[in-house]
Amino acid sequence: MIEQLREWVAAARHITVLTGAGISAESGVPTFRDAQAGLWARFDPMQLATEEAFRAQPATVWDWYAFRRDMIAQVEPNAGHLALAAFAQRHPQRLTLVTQNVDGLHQRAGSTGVIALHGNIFEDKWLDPAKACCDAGEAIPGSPPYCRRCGNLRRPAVVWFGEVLPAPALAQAEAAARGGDLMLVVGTSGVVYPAAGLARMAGGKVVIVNTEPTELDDAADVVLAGNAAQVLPQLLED
Ligand code: BV8
Repeated sequence: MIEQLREWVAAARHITVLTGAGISAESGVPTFRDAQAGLWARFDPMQLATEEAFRAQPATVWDWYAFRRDMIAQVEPNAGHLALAAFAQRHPQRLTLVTQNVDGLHQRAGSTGVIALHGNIFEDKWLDPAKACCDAGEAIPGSPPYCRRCGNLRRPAVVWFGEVLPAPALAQAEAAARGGDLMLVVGTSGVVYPAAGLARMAGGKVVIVNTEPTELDDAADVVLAGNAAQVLPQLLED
């Protein structure tokens, strides 16, 4: 199967890749599925990754993100991230990388032009931009940092559940899905929309690389059960 897929990669005019938390698992970043059972068992992402949760308990949500940032800052991109970056460097303009991840590991692996649909965990923004009385640099340190004058709070610059994705990024990702003739869907359970929907609008063949079955398997031409850190180098090295 790998040989067949390597031929599809070689023949593809444009490859669009959609990644999820599974591609960072090998680096030591818990996935959302694992989080339900594992490290974050006491934190339910579906509950905490929302504006309502932040407004209701800003310190708890802020501390959860601070904990994740600290953990992610200590890990390294893995062979899966690196294989994608190296392929794109060898074949400029032939690969578009779309990620649901907020960990910045694709960028640290050397990928450029990454379409980060859900933002970046290392960036903050004001909770109430309309107040706009505050300068980011003036935020008083705290959990979360805040504006002394108007009480505005800093929040993680990620897309929470119930929030719309950045329209330009989503439009770019949809165009790449439709325009590509091969789509690799890597390390995602395919539960969260609209990101997962990209796999259902692919212009060509869809290949899923995942350790377990996903909600997108019915949309795939091929489902490859495997570890992204091992499979991607095999698929992409030429
Ligand atoms: C939206 C950033 C319009 C934050 C994330 C009711 C009310 C409101 C909205 C909804 C609703 N019902 C449905 C929705 C839509 C909702 C949604 O899809 N909900 C789901 C739960 C049903 N979507 C939204 O809210 C989106 N916005 O729709 O706006 C709107 C507005 C108002 C009202 C309605 C609609 C916003 C979604 C973005 C949320 N933010 N992240 C943060 O990180 O804290 S989502 C977050 O979870 C991730 O970014 C990612 O997208 C998702 C987790 O998914 P995965 O990445 O797939 O991770 P998971 O752990 O699930 O899977 C990992 C896979 O890897 C597993 O299958 C595992 O087997 C595999 N794996 C593990 N190791 C490996 C591996 N594979 C390969 N190799 C390995 N080594």
